[in-house]
Amino acid sequence: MATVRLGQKNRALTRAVPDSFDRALAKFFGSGPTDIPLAKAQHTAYCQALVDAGIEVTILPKDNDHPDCIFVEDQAVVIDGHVLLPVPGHPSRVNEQPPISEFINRQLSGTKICSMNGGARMDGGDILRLGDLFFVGRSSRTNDAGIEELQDLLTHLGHELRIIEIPDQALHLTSISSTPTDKVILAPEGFISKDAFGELPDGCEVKWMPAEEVYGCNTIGLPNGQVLVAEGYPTVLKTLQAMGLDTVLLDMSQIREADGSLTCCSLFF
Ligand code: CIR
Repeated sequence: MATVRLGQKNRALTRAVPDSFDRALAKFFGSGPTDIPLAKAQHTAYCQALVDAGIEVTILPKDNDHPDCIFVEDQAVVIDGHVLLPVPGHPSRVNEQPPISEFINRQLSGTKICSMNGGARMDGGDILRLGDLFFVGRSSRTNDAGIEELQDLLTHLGHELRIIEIPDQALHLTSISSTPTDKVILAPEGFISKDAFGELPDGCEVKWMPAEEVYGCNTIGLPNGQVLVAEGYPTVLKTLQAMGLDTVLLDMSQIREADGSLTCCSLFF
């Protein structure tokens, strides 16, 4: 989700929770989901929250051979009607992509779709957009060759890209930050240095949250003034409410166990 502006969020792709979700990769926030029916119910509530906010949601069928298939954000980068299909940074996730690329091809026919080549690796979860300024995490999933391919696309579109080093204790840039509006970045103290985002455009700011609320820093701002927030992060919640946003709380406990945050579960296009 992180690659489209607020006003461009009209349609979202999601993918149903597979029966194998208890085998999803887990190393950062969680140690693996244990309650698949609960994970499915949480995912259903997530999709419903998007629908209730007026988003047209498509749910792709689950893929039991790919326990991480719900994390569609990582599989495609959609920027201003252009699409970059990355080679995901973890080998077990590479074959999740074909149904997503086929869907995007059908939906955005006529759009230029580029695929990454050679040794380039990237997870879509490493990209954050603040208005027309982009950030990419250099992480265990996104390498320099992948960043170069993203840079080429953004140069073509006339947008700036800045690189953020992702610390070893985090998976992706969006695992530890988000843009609930086109002017605000939420980020946790202690994970990213205070000058990492650089000088921001007029009227934009980083709101620093306590380190223990790192998971809560991933939110989804929506065009109707709502923002989806994970339950359990009081400073994040108060901060968003003080910004005048209408907060919608979601229980993400089982999805968090698979290191997934709110944005990871949807792809806006
Ligand atoms: C993984 O390790 O790839 C999944 N278990 C979690 C992916 C989360 N996606 C994201 O942050 N964009």
